[in-house]
Amino acid sequence: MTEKTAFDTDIVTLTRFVLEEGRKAHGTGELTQLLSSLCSAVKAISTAVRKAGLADLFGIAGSTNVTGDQVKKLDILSNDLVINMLKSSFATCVLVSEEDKHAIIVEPEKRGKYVVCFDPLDGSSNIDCLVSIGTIFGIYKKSSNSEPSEKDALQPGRNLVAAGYALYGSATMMVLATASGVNCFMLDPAIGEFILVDKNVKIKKKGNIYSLNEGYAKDFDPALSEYLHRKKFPPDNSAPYGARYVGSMVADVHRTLVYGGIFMYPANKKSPKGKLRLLYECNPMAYVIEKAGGLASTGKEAILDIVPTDIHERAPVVLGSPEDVKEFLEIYKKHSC
Ligand code: AMP
Ligand code: P6P
Repeated sequence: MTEKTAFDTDIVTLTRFVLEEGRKAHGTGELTQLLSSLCSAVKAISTAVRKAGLADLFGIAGSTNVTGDQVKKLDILSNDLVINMLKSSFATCVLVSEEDKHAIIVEPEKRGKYVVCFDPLDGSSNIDCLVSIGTIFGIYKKSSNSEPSEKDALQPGRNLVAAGYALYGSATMMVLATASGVNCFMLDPAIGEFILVDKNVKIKKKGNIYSLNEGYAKDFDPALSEYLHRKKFPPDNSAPYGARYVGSMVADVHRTLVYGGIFMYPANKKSPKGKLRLLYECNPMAYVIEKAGGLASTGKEAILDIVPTDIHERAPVVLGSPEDVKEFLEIYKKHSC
């Protein structure tokens, strides 16, 4: 009988997983190459994030991005890494980044059929205090036969082929959602590979955590205020929900995926469309949550149904466990009548 050795000689790496999925899909290998190149960028970002303080990568880089945030050096490095790795995959034609005002059109000799929308380092305001940050991505097939342009990125999230995020937290995790479901991979720095640790992840039907920035309470609409009051003072005298808010979307959404509950960045009087960006924050996270059996809504419609008109447009977002999101939507609907 062969004894189980401490060293697993049959590990399922992200590279192996993506190759197998590509084979099952009878693809040409283009999406597989794209995902493998993106994985390389994430590994490099993870290394940079973990030694930022030592490598003088902290600190304000002096410029600001389209959202007006001060751009930190890690933002620039991460953006360059993702762009260069995606271009060199020969699988992309249009790239949309939070860091770039206009869409990046890949040079003809490097073009492939995919459009990628990404936030290279989301939550960057947390870099200097070592709070978890992440990379978020959404992948579409170019739908038009015309010359690649910014318009190719203005597709509803329903058209996503794949989406996910990397979380640079206590460990580095890649969460990848495709048509077949959601799978989580942990980076093993010893071998530089992402290892499959959670297969076909499903979100709890109902959680006991709510997550939003209550600093904006004075601008909350009545439906949101009523919903939050029910979480703190449950009418059936059940236990109140716990409140958790990191202020880094990738960390807050990942906790919601793993523990259940609800994450919200709603519209309010000051920000009628909320703060989060549709193409590279809301849509990819909505795709992951829906593939895991959850819901993701603006309050009025499913996030993935929105037809974008601008690559940096914002959308209100309420996502998480289906029963929690449904409870909010019922209150929202009552107030809308
Ligand atoms: P490709 O020919 O590699 O661009 O793949 C064609 C289609 O097959 C993709 O748009 C996906 O819908 C599916 N596919 C290919 N490779 C993969 C993969 N590694 N994981 C999931 N779906 C894949
Ligand atoms: P607020 C980070 O800057 C970010 O874009 C998301 O990662 C996060 O969810 C949100 O903004 C936090 O915004 O207004 O609560 O500080």
